[in-house]
Formats: sequence, C-alpha cells, structure tokens
Amino acid sequence: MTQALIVIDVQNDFCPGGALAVPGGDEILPAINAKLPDFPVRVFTQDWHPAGHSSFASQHAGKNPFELTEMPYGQQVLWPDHCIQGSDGAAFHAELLTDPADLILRKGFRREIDSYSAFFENDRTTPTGLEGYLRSRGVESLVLVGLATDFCVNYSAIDAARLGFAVQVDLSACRAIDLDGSLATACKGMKAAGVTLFGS
Ligand code: VGL
Ligand code: ZN
Repeated sequence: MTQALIVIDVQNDFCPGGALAVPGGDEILPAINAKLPDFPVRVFTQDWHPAGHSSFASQHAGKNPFELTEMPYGQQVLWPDHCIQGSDGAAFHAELLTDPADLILRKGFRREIDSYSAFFENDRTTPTGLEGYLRSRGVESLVLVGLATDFCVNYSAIDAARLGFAVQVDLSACRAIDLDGSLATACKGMKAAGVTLFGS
C-alpha cells in the first residue's frame, strides 16, 4: 500500500514570530525532516492568500481577529492577515527540508473562500486536485503532520478519510492554535471520522 506524507502549512506565519503564530509551531521541524525519507510520496501544502482575503478580519468592518462571521458557505473564523502570496510569511520555514517534496500544493488563493483542507475549499465541495494526484500515484494511505492540528490538519484529515484514504495524524509533529477548546473538538471529530491519531 503506497503511503504519502502530507506536510501541512509549515510556513513562517504559523511559526513563532509569524502573523498567526501557532505555539511551538517550529518545534515540529526536526520530526518532519526525519520522517521524509520514510515515504515514497511527499506532498507539502502552503496556505496562499491574496492580499485582502475574505478570511482576514481586516476585511470585515468592526471585526477582530479570532471572531466568527457568516460567509455564504457557513461560519468562518476571522484571522489576522497571514500567508500573503509571495511574502516572507507565506514561505516555508527555512529549516524545513523542502527539496524532497514531490508536489507543493497551494490553497486559499481565491479571495472569496477560505481553504483549510488540502482536499476541498471551505464550501467542502470545490476540489483542490489533491485527491486526483494521490490516486493517480497509487496512494491509499496518508500520514499527516504540520500546522495547525485543529484547523488545516483537522480538515484535511477528515476530508481524506471521507474520500476513502486510510489516514493517520502524527500529533508529535503537529501543533494547535486551540481557540476555545478547538483542539479537543478536532481530535474528537477526527476520531469519529475514522482517523488514527498517534504520537500525543
Ligand atoms: C490555518 C487558519 C487560517 C492552518 C490556515 O494552516 O491551520 N489556520 N489559515
Ligand atoms: Zn489561512
């Protein structure tokens, strides 16, 4: 069974000092780098927003980062401006070994819709193309690592399980934002979707 390592959003803005820093986000670099040689297929994702993206609180009058708003596709957390296309914040962390990547997939590039998942945008129906890529490479099983456990890793894991991949999340190589218990909710949801969590 061909297994892929999916490295989610290990970018400067999600690491300490970044615009949407995940606590301990840079601590996972050695574990991710060490895992790369073990996988025949390696995919890295990048959160990749245009300036003025609709998930930014700055685009919503009277709203602050980490508040909720209603979008046409449902509820959306509003974020500080982050991962703007081509910016240093959107670049991979300098210590991440990116040369072994087979595919670098960018998501969240449409102004009007966010994309936490590496498989579908936040309407849960617009595909990114990753499913087709993995299937045509014969991949049936995935290990997910990266940032943030409770948002992009969580959404990607649940979508992958829904698509029929065997999915594991290595929590030792993930870190969470954890807004109002979102980490516990995410772990519960991933388990309910049939995702195997290990490394906690
Ligand atoms: C992410 C919030 C906003 C993530 C991306 O990578 O988990 N979180 N954009
Ligand atoms: Zn984002």
